[in-house]
Amino acid sequence: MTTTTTTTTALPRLGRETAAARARSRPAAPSGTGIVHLGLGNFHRAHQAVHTAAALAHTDGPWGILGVAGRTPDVARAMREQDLRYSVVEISPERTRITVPAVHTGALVAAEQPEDVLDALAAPATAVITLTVTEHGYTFSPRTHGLDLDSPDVRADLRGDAPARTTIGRIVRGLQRRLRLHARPVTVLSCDNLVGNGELTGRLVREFTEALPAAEREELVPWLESAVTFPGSMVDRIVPATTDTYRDAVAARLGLYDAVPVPAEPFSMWVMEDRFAAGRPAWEHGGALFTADVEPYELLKLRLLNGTHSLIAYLGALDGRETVPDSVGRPFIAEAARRVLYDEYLPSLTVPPDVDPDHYAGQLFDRWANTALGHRTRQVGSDGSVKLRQRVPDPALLHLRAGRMPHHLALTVAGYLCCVTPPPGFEPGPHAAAMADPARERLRAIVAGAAPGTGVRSAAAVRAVLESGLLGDGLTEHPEFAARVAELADVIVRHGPAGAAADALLATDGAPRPTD
Ligand code: CS2
Repeated sequence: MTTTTTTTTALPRLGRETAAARARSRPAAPSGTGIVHLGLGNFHRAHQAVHTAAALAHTDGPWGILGVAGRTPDVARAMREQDLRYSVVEISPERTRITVPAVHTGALVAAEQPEDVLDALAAPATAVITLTVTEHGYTFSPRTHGLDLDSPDVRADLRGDAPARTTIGRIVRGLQRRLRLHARPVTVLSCDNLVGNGELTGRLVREFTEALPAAEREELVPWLESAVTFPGSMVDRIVPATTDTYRDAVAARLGLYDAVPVPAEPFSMWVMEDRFAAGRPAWEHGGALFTADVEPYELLKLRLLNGTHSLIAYLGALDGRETVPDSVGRPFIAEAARRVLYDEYLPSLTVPPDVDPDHYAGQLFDRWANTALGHRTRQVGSDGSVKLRQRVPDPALLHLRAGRMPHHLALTVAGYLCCVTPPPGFEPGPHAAAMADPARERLRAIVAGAAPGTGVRSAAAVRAVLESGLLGDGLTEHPEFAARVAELADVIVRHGPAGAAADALLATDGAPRPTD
């Protein structure tokens, strides 16, 4: 990370006029607010906002976005100071391109302005509610396969304590207000990396509603069925965290200071089901694809991209690599990535008819190798306890049920566990230590309870982790998977990630494994 120079902060601030004069930007924001977006993070600002700006450049309409941050106020505040403008720094080794989407019409912080958020969700002009709240923003319980009714936050939201604490609670309270005010239809569109994200969001909203007192439930349930849709979507763009490097790039190219630019790779993809209850922007003119069945695109992306990404991040971090391009530049990591992608993820999919898997995979390796982007292993490796569940168990089960051990999926889990629950005496390095995970403490307790001396090098400890529901339920039927994960964790400790990748490769190819 470079340090912002005083000259950078002394520059004129990015804003409506400066952006219109110096950047590729709409001169004015859209005329109305048709979209309320929950989760004002980098991904939304470099993906949906950019596709919306492109759609509006083709077909204008009242599709401004009111962005809502959860708790952290920094981005919303900076955007308000900049007339809701920020820059997207599209970056590859070949070129840097800066655009200013200028599609936001407001920026709120739910924890600070909860009533304004509910009013926005209920506003008659709001036709689409979109979400990027990350995998663990859905208050989903892997134990019950539904809304986490044990969560104190969910319980507080069900009681109606103000302000709402959870995304699902906030949505339901907003819908309730909407029904009472005018009952106009609306669409809730999840843009998070979850299997069946639309169906899941609809289900959690219904489960929350079912748990309300009878009068509220009976009022809301029929309207939900008739007036609210939950289409599925697949979203794809690599968007790292903002650093001063990108503030400096904006300063150098636009001569402006932007406190909250967003870096992004040039690639972007968005596939959605066309089930919008009250209209939508002409996103098909903004690079999005509409389909009747999004699932094949979703699984393709969640497994080939996200699943392989996790393996790269864990092996890379354990190998001392700060970034994904650095990691994939190591031949043993590139080979492990190829093996998990082609041998273990690809056979688990029905590839959509318009996708050439070799071309898609080739593009992925080029995207991961984008050295200019500096996407960090700690970012991809964070929240593994909620991410891996979307990526690993279903393909792993497919192989296990067919009598094959998916060695590279086992290596993914072993890498993850060595990063976030390092066995006693093992030092996973600074990038692994910096990975955030909501289950770190819980995992530590489970592993210490099952095998205090050896940690995840012991099959009993890995079995206990799987029994906790971390990777769904199915894998517990296959104790050989837990045993293989433990074995690979042991090889990581003794011979490093390269040794473990060599072991997985030899085992996949059926060659005798080294006896150590
Ligand atoms: C990554 C994703 O952090 C992660 O788990 O795999 O954020 C990935 O970069 C995006 O899904 C790309 O679309």
